[in-house]
Amino acid sequence: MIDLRSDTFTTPDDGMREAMARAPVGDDVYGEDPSLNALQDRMAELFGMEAALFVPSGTMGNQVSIALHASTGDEVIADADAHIFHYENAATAVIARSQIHGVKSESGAMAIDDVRAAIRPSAYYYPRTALIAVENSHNRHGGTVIPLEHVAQLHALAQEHGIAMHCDGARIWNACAALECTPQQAAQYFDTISVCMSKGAGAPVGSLILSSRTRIEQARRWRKMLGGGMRQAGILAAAALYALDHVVPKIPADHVRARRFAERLSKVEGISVDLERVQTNLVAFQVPGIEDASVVQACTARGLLIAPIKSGTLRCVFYHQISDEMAIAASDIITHVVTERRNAKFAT
Ligand code: TLP
Repeated sequence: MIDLRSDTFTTPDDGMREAMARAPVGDDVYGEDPSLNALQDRMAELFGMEAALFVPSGTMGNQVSIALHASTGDEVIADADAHIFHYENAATAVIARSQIHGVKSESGAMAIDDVRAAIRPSAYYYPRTALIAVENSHNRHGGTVIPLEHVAQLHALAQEHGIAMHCDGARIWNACAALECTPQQAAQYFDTISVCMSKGAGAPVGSLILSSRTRIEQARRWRKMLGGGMRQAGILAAAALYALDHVVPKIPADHVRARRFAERLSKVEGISVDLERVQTNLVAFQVPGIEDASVVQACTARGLLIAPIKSGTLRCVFYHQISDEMAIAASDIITHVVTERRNAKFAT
């Protein structure tokens, strides 16, 4: 099977498993796991932040970060297609007890004027705008990257109004590769950033929240409250440390593969791919007039797993365990399936 449903399907290779098996460990709830402490220190340094906290998932990373900035009756401005809005079970309403104010955008970079208009004036009946959240790269927009100059402008606006900035950096590694910037540059305008090690970076579990020392101390309390305090989590940290050295450097190659795959699909009649949006490891495409589910099913029968990212849009995701050959085989399968369906349609 070729699995392009998500880069969450990466699996630990032999080197990563060996690093996990050999990891020195302690009890991280006591702050005594040397491998986890090493990961947190290294990530804080990489991102130019004072401190880091390991959490079990990207969702917890985002939601704990949001809760550091927003509380009862507050509002969080985010792109209308943000992961925090669509795929995190309305956690912002439950944990930070705040609502998300969605701002529509073309590619995940909310227009500055739209964000300005979304910031609430101060009045007793308005929610308080506590946070602007940015997703980089942007999942539902097809892996698009938000340019740093744009983030700088959002930051200037946020500063003007005393609003904090959070980055959902589930795929910040991909954004850095595409923008040719360092993690520190990508993080520079944010008060908090949540970074996943379990997507293209290839570790089995875990995300990190990066921020100031004070906020990370508060985040540790939230993590414990939510049941995310883990014990010998150094086994997971070892995988993440290995990922930083051995998998993250391969991410640019995933982007090349995604691009070639998208170019092949774009030449097929009946498939629509916006090549301008293919900026990282995600390829979103449409098959107008054909049911997504029937394409997914027929691909599965031929050994290819793909999935819709929203109604009418299918998504293929590239990661280090998808080779050039697998990418070509995948585009051949999709081409065959779509062509077959189109021919059957026109024959009736
Ligand atoms: N995204 C998953 C699904 O939930 C859609 C995927 O397969 O892409 N932020 C962003 C931008 C994400 O894409 C994801 C996962 C998360 C946060 C949440 O991470 P986890 O799954 O670790 O909670």
